[in-house]
Amino acid sequence: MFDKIVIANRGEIALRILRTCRELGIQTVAVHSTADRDLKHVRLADESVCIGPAPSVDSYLNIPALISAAEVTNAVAIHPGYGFLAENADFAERLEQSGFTFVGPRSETIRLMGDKVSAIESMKKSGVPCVPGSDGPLDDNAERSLKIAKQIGYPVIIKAAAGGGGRGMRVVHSESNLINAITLTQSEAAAAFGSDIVYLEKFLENPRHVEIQVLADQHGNAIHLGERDCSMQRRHQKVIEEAPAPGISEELRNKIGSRCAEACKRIAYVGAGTFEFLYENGEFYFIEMNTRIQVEHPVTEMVTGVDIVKEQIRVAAGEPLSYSQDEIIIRGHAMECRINAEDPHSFMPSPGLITEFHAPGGLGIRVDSHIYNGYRVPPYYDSMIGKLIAYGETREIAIARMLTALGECVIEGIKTNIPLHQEIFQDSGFQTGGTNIHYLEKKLGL
Ligand code: MV4
Repeated sequence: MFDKIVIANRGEIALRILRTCRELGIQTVAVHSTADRDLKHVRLADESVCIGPAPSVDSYLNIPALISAAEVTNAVAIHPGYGFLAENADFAERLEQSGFTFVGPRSETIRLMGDKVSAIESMKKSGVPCVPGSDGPLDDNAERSLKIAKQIGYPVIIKAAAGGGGRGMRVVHSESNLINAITLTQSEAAAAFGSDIVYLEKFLENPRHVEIQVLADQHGNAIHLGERDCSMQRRHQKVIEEAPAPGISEELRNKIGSRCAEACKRIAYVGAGTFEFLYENGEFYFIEMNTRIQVEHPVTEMVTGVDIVKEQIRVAAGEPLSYSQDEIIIRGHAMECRINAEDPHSFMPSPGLITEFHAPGGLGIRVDSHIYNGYRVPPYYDSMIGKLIAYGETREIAIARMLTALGECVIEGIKTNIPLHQEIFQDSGFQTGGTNIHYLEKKLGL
């Protein structure tokens, strides 16, 4: 096992990683910007290194500074968390070349999944169901594009190969708009991502966002940990996630999950990963794969009992997975609220001093947060200040516990989206599990 790990992140996920390192007896190095000297995990880490000024580009995205921090502290591995450099293939490659272990898949895998066209091609070959589409990039042959779209049927969606997470997409409802939409998406993609490669898919009108968590080691083992429903979102920002997804049978879970695990084996995937699907009329359609630990991983941990960060670190160190597929049992239900420092109505960020903080607790309640009384939320980074997770034997119990916890939670000095969560958890459509990716925006009147 590793002696010492650099945690190349901040906030709640840095603290989450630190806690598992402690449990594994691994020494920790916190790296932080000048704005983050007072982060909770910086105080708890064995060592800390300031890697630059507040803006992320100068600190958390500063590859030479991160490698220097690993060198001066004699660390052997770097955990990237999520966001920042977590899915940067060049970063992973530079660590591979300089002899440090990147806690994540090989750089080649990150590159494969970063290009959505090659990701889909690879998954289709592995037997993962995908959205009917162009099966590769569109070219400048307008006749060919028109023919593909006609065959698939409108509406269709044009997506940038280098996009993902909702960036660089355009829906087309009729033939007359197709060629113009392709040209526009190509030039936007070239400007935003430095690649004008686009592809086409059937546009699914009212899907749910359901994703499968996988784990794979360097010995050819790969397992799935079931699914999460992340449909409750606004402008591609997830608000609430849950596991399991309402209405997915064990049979369907095992069918799609084993396809994902098989795909991992085929591409020699290493680490934790997430297969993102759109789910509509009982069918799964693969759209993207995330090669990082995700914000919403705790709901899967709660229903499986698996420490996903621990498995990430174990497999990065060359150890086998701690579990075989038949040891994974989904039990009960877990919900997660992302707590953001923002106005609950306008969604404007609300950084500043936390003058009063009381965390909720009780049976089935988990709080993954780095905040404390007197902590100042800096304005430079994502507004998420923590996650509130509720577990119960049933979805109803998890919802009831979440409502109790939300009511107990006190955060003063800044605005938070807790009132929004309270509204959603009291919403009858949400309570019955009948939502899709458009539900929250419709409820908010957007
Ligand atoms: C789609 C889609 C409908 N049909 N693809 C948005 C984020 C990116 N990961 C993929 N996205 C979508 N792709 C097809 N063929 C609808 C979306 C989409 C969406 C997906 C997941 C979660 C929230 C979403 C919000 C708007 C659109």
